[in-house]
Amino acid sequence: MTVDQTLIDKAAGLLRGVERLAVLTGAGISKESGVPTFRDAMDGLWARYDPQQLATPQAFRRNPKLVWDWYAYRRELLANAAPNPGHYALVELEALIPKVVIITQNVDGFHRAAGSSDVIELHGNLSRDKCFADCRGNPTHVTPEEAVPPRNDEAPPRCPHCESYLRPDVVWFGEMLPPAALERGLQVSRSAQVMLVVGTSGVIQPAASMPYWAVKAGAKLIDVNPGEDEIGGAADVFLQGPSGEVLPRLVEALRALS
Ligand code: BV8
Repeated sequence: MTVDQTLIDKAAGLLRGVERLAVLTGAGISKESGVPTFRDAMDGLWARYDPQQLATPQAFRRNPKLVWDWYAYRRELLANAAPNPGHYALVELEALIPKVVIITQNVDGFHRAAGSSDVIELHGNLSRDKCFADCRGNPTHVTPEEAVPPRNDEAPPRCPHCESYLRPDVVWFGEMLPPAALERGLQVSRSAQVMLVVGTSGVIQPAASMPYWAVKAGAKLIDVNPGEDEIGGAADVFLQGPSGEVLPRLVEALRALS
């Protein structure tokens, strides 16, 4: 399904002359990079697990190797994936709008890899490990070279400082978001003239509240999603299509107005 050009042009009209744009992204923007979203049925071995049950400190305490291996599987997916035209279109917006801030729920690092210059990672980054006990402060990052290899294959690597297990430096369900990222994400949402929401079901809190804060502060809202989500109903323009196709068209339409 291709989004009608009049809607693309209407969204570009909202962006014309804007100084401050906030972009909230979710797993959907990486779908066309070949990375499954959270609500996709995870293929193969992981189809029988609910990500919201695995991405928790309780799951890690219960079965550290299962959770570690799930992230190792996801890291493998990312190693064979790359940013897609949707990520690159957001980079191109930086040449058309003075201040573009990406607020992402994703942990794949693709926005920075594509060249976005101002990215707030609300949920951490899968490329980093940290000590499960944060023994030297939150977070206690540990590089693969520093890690103590597992004594047997039944355990993740360990922290070189305190022997606790290592874990991915991502925010699990039930955990607080990094305070600085959350605070700046809310500040950017409240000061944006337009918020562009891309590829999120709009369910996970507190990220899902950011479009609400943006609209409350007077921002216009554009939502990009091929499916229904919790945001589309509040959007000034709902562009119902895949971001890898819609975002480059939006950039072209804005460029034609500039
Ligand atoms: C916290 C890292 C304090 C780990 C992730 C208030 C009310 C209710 C519940 C809560 C609340 N406050 C807190 C909670 C609890 C919880 C929560 O939100 N629960 C949900 C189930 C309601 N939140 C938390 O625990 C947060 N911590 O608030 O601490 C606290 C704690 C407890 C109680 C109160 C307060 C921490 C949340 C962070 C969890 N970590 N990621 C990891 O990756 O393993 S979240 C994880 O889910 C990913 O980051 C991912 O981004 C996200 C899933 O959401 P989406 O990104 O939207 O992805 P999803 O698959 O859902 O949707 C994809 C969309 O893409 C779809 O709409 C689809 O249509 C679309 N799409 C598909 N193809 C395309 C596309 N779009 C564009 N183009 C395409 N081609």
